[in-house]
Amino acid sequence: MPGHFSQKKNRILTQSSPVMTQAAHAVGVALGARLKGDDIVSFVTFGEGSSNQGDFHEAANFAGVHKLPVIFMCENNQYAISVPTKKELACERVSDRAKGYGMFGKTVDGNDPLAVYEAVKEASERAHSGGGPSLIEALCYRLTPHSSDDNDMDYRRERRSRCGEEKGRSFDFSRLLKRTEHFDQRERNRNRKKNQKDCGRGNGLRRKGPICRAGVIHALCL
Ligand SMILES: Cc1ncc(C[n+]2csc(CCOP(=O)(O)OP(=O)(O)O)c2C)c(N)n1
Ligand SMILES: [Mg+2]
Repeated sequence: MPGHFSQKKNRILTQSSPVMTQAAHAVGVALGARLKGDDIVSFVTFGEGSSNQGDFHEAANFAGVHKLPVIFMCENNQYAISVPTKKELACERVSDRAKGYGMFGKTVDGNDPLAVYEAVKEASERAHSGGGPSLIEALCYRLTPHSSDDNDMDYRRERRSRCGEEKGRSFDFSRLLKRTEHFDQRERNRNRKKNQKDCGRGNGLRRKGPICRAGVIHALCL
């Protein structure tokens, strides 16, 4: 699948279709690095629904027992397809589970890139200095249906108003960026045009047949 890429140069392992198998891979990478004496931190992401799979708990327990340098990063968008978090979790937060595996756990605002950056940086420093794994939960809200096959109006009527709120908050972040020397309006316009062009090209390819349907998915994922 086009979304399942890997890249040796930057040590990116492919994801897989069965959710959460990546946790055991990430823990294995961290263990292998420790045995070889490599000072790395292994970073793995997943959704809150996926965190209910046995794979998560086995991987988190092993990483906690052996104090391995792993960052478990959960994007909690409050839905696993049609299932809301209150039917997924018996605890309030995914990060509450960290304590049971002897690791540090924290929930941050997933719409705040600086809060996410800070939490990941701290977790990375902790892992590099021998403090073991961390579980970070980035709380957000799924803005779209789960997939093109999913009609989420069947199970959540409040999406439109919630999306308005969420988009308002990301707009605040662009205002914050504008106050820093890192924001370049011309570069932003260039990127926006390029993204629109890529999506248009993907849509054009999609109309040509089944292979090209992958093209549009790829363009949207970038
Ligand atoms: C082992 C396994 N079971 C079921 C599925 C079908 N499935 C695909 S995505 C998904 C929901 C995952 O929810 P979450 O982890 O919250 O991720 P999100 O889609 O919200 O990003 C399910 C059940 C799967 N891919 N793998
Ligand atoms: Mg989810």
